[in-house]
Parts: sequence; C-alpha cells; structure tokens
Amino acid sequence: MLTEEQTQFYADNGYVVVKGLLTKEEAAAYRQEAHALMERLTRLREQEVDATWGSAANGAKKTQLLHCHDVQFQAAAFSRLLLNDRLTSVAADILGPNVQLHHSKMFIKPPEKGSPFPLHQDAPFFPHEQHSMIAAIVHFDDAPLEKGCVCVVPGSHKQGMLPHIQDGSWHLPTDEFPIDMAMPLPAEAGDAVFFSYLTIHGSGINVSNEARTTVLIQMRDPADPPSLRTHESRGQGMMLAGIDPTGEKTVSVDRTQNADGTMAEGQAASTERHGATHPVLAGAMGGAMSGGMTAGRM
Ligand SMILES: O=C(O)CCC(=O)C(=O)O
Repeated sequence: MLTEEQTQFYADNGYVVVKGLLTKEEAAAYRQEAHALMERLTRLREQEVDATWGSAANGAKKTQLLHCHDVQFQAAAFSRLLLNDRLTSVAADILGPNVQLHHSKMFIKPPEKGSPFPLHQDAPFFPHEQHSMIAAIVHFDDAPLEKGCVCVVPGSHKQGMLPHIQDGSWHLPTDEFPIDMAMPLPAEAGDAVFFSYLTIHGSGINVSNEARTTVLIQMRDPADPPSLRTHESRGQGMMLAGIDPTGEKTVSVDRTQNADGTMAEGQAASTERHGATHPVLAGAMGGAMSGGMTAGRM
C-alpha cells in the first residue's frame, strides 16, 4: 500500500519508488529463477536472447541485454510474483481496484556490458485511451548507478505523448533528451519502481562487475481500452487484482505456426518487434514521416 504522501508524489512526479517490496530472501530466490531461466533459454532456443536497442547496439561499446517476455509462462515463481499482494496493492493504489496485466518481461544486464535504454515513453508502443498504463520494475539485485539503474524525468508524464524517433528502435532524440537529464533511481534488491507509461525513462550501461536483474510488469485499468491493437501477447488481460467490469473477451493473439510446427507466441508483438508499420508512432511524430513507420521494441 502507498501512503498518502507516496500517492501524492506519484501524482506530481509520475513515478514512485517502493523500498523493500520484496524481502532480500525473496529477491535472491527470484534472481536465481531469472538466471536459471536465461540459461535454459540460451541452451534451448537456437536464437538470440539479446534485446539491445538498435541505437545502443551502434554505440562505441558492444553491449548486451538478455531478455524474456511473459516470464509467467516460463516459471511458476513469476506467476506468483504477478499476484503478489504487495505488488498488486501498490498498483491498485495508483490504478483503482481493478488491475489487469498487459505483459511482463525480464531483463538481465550482464556485468561490464549491460545495454542502456535511451530515454523514451512506453505510451507510443501500446497507447490506451485513458493512459492508465503503469510499469513496475522489480529489482532482484542491487542496482546502483554503475549498474545502469533506471532513470526517470520527474513530472514528464504531464507532457502527454511526445514525438519519438526511429534510430534502430524508437526513443526520444538523444540530443534533446540525453540520459543525464533524467534522475537516476539507484535501487536495492527487493525495491520496485512504479511509473506511468507517459513518464520519460531509460537507463545507462551496466559497467559494474555484477549483473543487473529485473522483471518489468506492465499493468492497466481493464476499463481503459487500447487505442490501437498492438503489442498483444500471451497472458494479456489476466486480472491481477479486482475484476474486469467490462466483460470483454481477452485479446486473441494470432497463433500462426512457426516453421518447426510450434505455435508462434505473441505474434502481434513479435511482428511489431520485427518492423510492422506503427501508425501511432507516426502520429506522435506529427505526421512528419510518410509511408508509415516501424517500431522496434523489446
Ligand atoms: O530496465 C530498464 O533499465 C529500463 C527498461 C525500459 O525502459 C523499458 O523496457 O521500457
């Protein structure tokens, strides 16, 4: 639960840090799950698990970002995390009693070369009519500045959706929005940061000698419909707190088959990641680009 001051802080700044959402023991157990999952995926999937954004990949230093979407389908421990009362009660304090899952993703920024995220808003990637969407980043290990901790621009959620540029991936122009204009939020294992999908955020390179391990959970009010059907994924629509008062069917993800006969997971989302036209981002650019734009998103 948030205190009154924390609720007011969130309203003013578009983010709030909750210290010790998980105990150190819980965080350590999740960290182990996360690294075991990444080892499994690296072994089992004959494909890259690197999710470094294009502009970061083109930087002077070769960096790496290990990731997995919708982790609750990979280990039951992560399903329990999604339903953790301490997490959902904070989300409910921000969103109202009904909290619906949009998607989850795990990031491991490896030691000495963990990729940065240029400053961006999440809103253009999956816009919603009432902008209820929030993210919670839960830290499974300490994330001081040198590990590339999350950074936010306080109060930026009040600016609405800003034009993003496509530079390997979508983000705000780095000359106007350099990462050091944002406030670093160094965290300890077990801390969580909650922020609006309109809040400008990003993070630097992990230059430390330890991995930075997090799970990000994106949540919305179920009565706030997407203004564009995009970034759909398996598990989207699961209720984490309260009820869905709309009685809507959950999204149907196109389950076309992969070449090897397995079902494609989150086809809409992966199509987007691999370069589908993205009218909202085009719109956010004020129509400056013609012929549509493509979104790169992990
Ligand atoms: O984990 C981070 O450092 C930031 C992640 C992020 O900005 C995102 O996934 O939108």
